[in-house]
Amino acid sequence: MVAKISSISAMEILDSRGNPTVRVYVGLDDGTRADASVPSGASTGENEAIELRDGDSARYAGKGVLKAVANVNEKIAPEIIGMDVCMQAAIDRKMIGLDGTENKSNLGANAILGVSMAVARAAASCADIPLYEYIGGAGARRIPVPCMNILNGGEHADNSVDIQEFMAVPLGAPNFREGLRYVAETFHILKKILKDRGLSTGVGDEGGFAPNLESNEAALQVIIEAIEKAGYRPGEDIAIALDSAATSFAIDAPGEYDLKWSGAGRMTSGDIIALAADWAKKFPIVLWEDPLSENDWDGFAKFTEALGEKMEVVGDDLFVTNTKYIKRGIAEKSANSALIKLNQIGTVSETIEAVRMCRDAGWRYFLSHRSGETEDAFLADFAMAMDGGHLKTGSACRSERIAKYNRLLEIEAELGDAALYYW
Ligand code: 2PG
Ligand code: MG
Repeated sequence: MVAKISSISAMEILDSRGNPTVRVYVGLDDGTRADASVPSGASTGENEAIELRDGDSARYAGKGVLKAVANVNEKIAPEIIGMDVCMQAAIDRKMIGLDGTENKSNLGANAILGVSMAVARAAASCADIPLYEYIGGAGARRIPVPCMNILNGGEHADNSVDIQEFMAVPLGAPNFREGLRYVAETFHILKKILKDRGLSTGVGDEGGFAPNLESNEAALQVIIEAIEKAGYRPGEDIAIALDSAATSFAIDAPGEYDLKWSGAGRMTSGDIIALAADWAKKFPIVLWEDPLSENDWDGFAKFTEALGEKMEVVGDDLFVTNTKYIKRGIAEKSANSALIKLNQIGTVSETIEAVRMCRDAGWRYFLSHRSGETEDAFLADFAMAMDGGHLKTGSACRSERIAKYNRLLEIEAELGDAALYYW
C-alpha cells in the first residue's frame, strides 16, 4: 500500500551553534509520522542554495527562520499534501518548480530540504525499512570510514591555525566499530598531549581541539604524535585528511591567498601546491578538501595534476553539490572527488544526482555534515545509502556529531556479517 502525505508542518528550532534552523514534520494517511532537521554551514560557498533567514534584527540577530517555516506551512504543504510519499523525485521537483529560482532563494533551501528529508524518512518508516535501505536499496551495506575531525582552525575556531579541519582516518581498521575506537582514542590522547604542553583543549564548532600552534605543520606533527601514542601506525592504521576551506583565506586577486590566522602571510596557488607536495611526502595525507578557493579553478586543476594520483582531491565550495559545477570540474579535471552536503543543493533527489555524476565520472564523493548541526542523524543513513565509503561528521565530542556515529554503530550491528568496511 502506498501512503499519501496528509500533513506537513514546520517549526523553528536551534542548531548546535544556538542559531535557528528548520524542523519539518510529515504525517501520512496510514498514521506514520516523521520529522527532519536542517543543518547550517559557516564556511559556505557563494553558489550554495540560499538558506532563508528573516533578517529581523530584533530576533536572533536577524538569523530567525520564521519566513522559511511559514513557507513550509503556507506554500509548500498545500501543494504536497495528497502526493504519494514514495514519489521523492516528483515531490522534490514540485518544490523546485514552486520556488522558481535557481538557488532556492524564494522559499529557502532550508524550507525545501526540511520537507525533502522528512518525506524520505516518512516513506522509509511507512515501508518499515531503515532509511538507508529505503534510499540505497538492499545493496547498501558499506559502512563509511569515519574521517574524524580532531583539530580545528580557520573559521571554525578562534586560534592560530589556517586549515579548517584536520581529520584522522582509520582506514586500516577491520570494521567501523573498531575504526571509530581508533580515532576516538587518538582524540583523547591528543587532548592529553595538548594539555601537557599547556595548550588549550577547548573545542571548535565541530568538536576538534582548537589550540594556538606555531604553524599549520605543527598541527600535523602533533596529530602524528597522537596517533603513535595511541598505539597506531600513521598511514597504515590511521591516515590524515584535511579541509583547508581555502575560500576563507583567499584574497580578491585570483590565485592569491593570505594565511591570516597563522600569520604565514601571502601565498599564491603555486606556493600552496608546492607546500602540499612537501607535506604529502612527510605525512600520510589521503584526502585534501578545498586546498584552494572556490574561484581558483585553474589552481585546483594544477593541484589535482600534481597530487591527484596520491590523494583524493575534494571540491566543496568549488562544486557546492551542484551538478552544474561538478560537470565543469569533470571536464576541467579540477579534482577527483566532490564533497556532498544535502543543504548546499537543497533536496534529497538533487543530492543523489550529484553523487551519480561523480560515480559516472569515476570520481569519489565524500559525504559531509555542516558545522552547524542538530541531533538529527539523517546523514548517517544517507551516507550508507550513497555507498561512498567515507564521511565526515566531526569529532568524538558534541552530541550533534556523536548522534551520527552512534547511528552508524547501530546500523553496523544490525547488518552483522553483511556489513562491509574498507577505504
Ligand atoms: C566544510 C563544512 C563542514 P561548513 O567546510 O566542509 O565541515 O563546514 O559547514 O561551515 O561549511
Ligand atoms: Mg569544506
